[in-house]
Amino acid sequence: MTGTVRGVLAAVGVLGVIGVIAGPVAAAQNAGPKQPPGVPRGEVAIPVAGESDVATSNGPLRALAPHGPFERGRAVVVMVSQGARTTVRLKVTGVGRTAAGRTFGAHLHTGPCVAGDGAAAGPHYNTDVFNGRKPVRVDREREIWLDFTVSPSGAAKASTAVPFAPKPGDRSIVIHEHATDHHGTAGARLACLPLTWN
Ligand SMILES: [Cu+2]
Repeated sequence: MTGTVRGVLAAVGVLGVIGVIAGPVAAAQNAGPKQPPGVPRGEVAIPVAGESDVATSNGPLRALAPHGPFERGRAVVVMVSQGARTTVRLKVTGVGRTAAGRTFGAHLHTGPCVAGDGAAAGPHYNTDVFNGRKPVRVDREREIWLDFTVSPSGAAKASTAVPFAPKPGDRSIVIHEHATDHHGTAGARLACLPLTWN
């Protein structure tokens, strides 16, 4: 097994993607007593979950601003798309103590994560923009927002579920200095984690 594959499996294990994939199966089994056509009485049909696309990244955060609380931070992100529904989970560790109790904005951005170059990450990934829908609306249904609050031990988690599957690319999760407001803005770009899939 290559190092890359092992890293991906470790990240998946940490964030419980199996649970995400298994969720719809369990829900379907509990949907009610009606027997599906073609299944003999007394036997249980177990629907197989549809194909999933998984993108994951696990590693040190790259600094976009000097001397921030994320200088020694690490993050894991797992994104699972099934059809038009996508679940994203983010876990951040190693955040500096000065940040305990603070909430930071975090989003999927369209561009790559380049240390020292916050502009390289480009704008937020917005499904209206990618699909040419106008007017473009900015909210947590059309973008992937992963704001998190840092615990006293310097860790944080966030998750979101959106009704679209982001298109592949060399993208990034960007962490900002403030919580995201209703315009989708969250202040300066402090750190990022690359997230690439195809
Ligand atoms: Cu952002």
